[in-house]
Amino acid sequence: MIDKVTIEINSGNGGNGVVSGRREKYVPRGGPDGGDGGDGGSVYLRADVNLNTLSGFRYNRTFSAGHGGSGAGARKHGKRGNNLVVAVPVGTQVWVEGAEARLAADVASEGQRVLVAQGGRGGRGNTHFVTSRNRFPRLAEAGEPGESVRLRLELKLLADVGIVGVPNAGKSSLLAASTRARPRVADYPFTTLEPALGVVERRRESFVLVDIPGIIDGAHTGAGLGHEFLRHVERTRVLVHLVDGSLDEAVDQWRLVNDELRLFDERLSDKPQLLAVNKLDLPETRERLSGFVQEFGELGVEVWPVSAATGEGVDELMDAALRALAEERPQARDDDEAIPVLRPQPRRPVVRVHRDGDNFVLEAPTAVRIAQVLNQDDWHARTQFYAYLSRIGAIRALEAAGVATGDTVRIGKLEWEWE
Ligand SMILES: Nc1nc2c(ncn2[C@@H]2O[C@H](COP(=O)(O)OP(=O)(O)OP(=O)(O)O)[C@@H](O)[C@H]2O)c(=O)[nH]1
Ligand SMILES: [Mg+2]
Repeated sequence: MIDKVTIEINSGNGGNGVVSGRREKYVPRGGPDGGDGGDGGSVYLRADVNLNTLSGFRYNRTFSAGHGGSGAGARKHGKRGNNLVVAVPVGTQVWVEGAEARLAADVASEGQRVLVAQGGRGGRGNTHFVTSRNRFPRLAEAGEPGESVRLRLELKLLADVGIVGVPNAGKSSLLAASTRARPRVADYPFTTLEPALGVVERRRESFVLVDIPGIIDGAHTGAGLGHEFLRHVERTRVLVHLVDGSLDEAVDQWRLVNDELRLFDERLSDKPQLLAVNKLDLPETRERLSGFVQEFGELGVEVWPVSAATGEGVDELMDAALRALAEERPQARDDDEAIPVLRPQPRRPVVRVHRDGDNFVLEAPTAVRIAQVLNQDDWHARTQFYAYLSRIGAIRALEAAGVATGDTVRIGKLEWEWE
């Protein structure tokens, strides 16, 4: 049962802007015409009711959106990278991995989308660098790199309906009777140690049913793996509480299980619950049935008699579960509701200089991107880049940091000797 998985998300790089155009004056259509790079694709997570587990992530754990295309001459813009939408089960919690792992989003309702990695913006072409003094810029900008994020997905909601009850009540048998699942069934307690899932199909509707291991006295304190089992109960919306109708203790057992649920977490008692009296095929159960109906009736609890062995009453019970679920299921979100963003990235233009040994490193996002596609063999381009650095205050910042002739200055991958 996979209910936790770590995946890697990469948004697309922005495409590069280009330097292009005709430099001659008085030429028709002359002037710079380098197009912009396309934006990189973004990655979203989207809640999908058709998924019930995270097992789809077992082998496929890296998800990358498309890169933006480069710009071209004649002001042609690069194409946008394709966005990627990764479907996750409803109820998935999204954690950002890293030093301070934190809950980033709760994809809790059908159709809800979360932006988990924003695509890099496309770089600007040389048309954007025209100034009154520079009619033909040799500068363009590389695309912004995409983001890489490691996310831990945790499935909070395991299934729509959970079957609870003491060991041996017939929970696994009920799952087998109502779905195509084939869990182990045996005449001893604790046959089931891991929840088993099945899909109940009723006409055109369906829901996921989970068989939860038996709950015993003291489970809320951890007895018999109680904590683990009760946590599974938390992850369902509606409960079918199954009792063994062939036993005199059925009502006491019902009370015991409810007490354990409440003691573990008050909210478990608030979940809608259907009481099913099982093993109706046995004469002992038939004899006791009217007594149960009366006793539970006095407590205001309706009884659903079933036989997991013969299937009697199972359809009626599942229809009732479907109705309870319909009242419980959260509504799908409005489409135009704002899409939550996982990690808003600050994009302030900052110019900073730090030392790396004898080198001076200039940090200025745009300058780094221009440097990345700068044609260093072109003297004009280098002069223009220097003018640009001067305009954004980078030269001043370098001098303030103490740069002197002969020192090496690094801007992204570009290195040059200070003169
Ligand atoms: N006669 C009869 N026997 C049943 C019925 N449902 C289950 N049983 C029997 O009851 C025993 C326990 O059934 P399981 O389905 O394994 O019960 P469980 O609640 O999943 O038990 P644990 O997983 O151990 O908690 C088995 O021997 C089943 O054959 C029923 O409707 N009628
Ligand atoms: Mg079982």
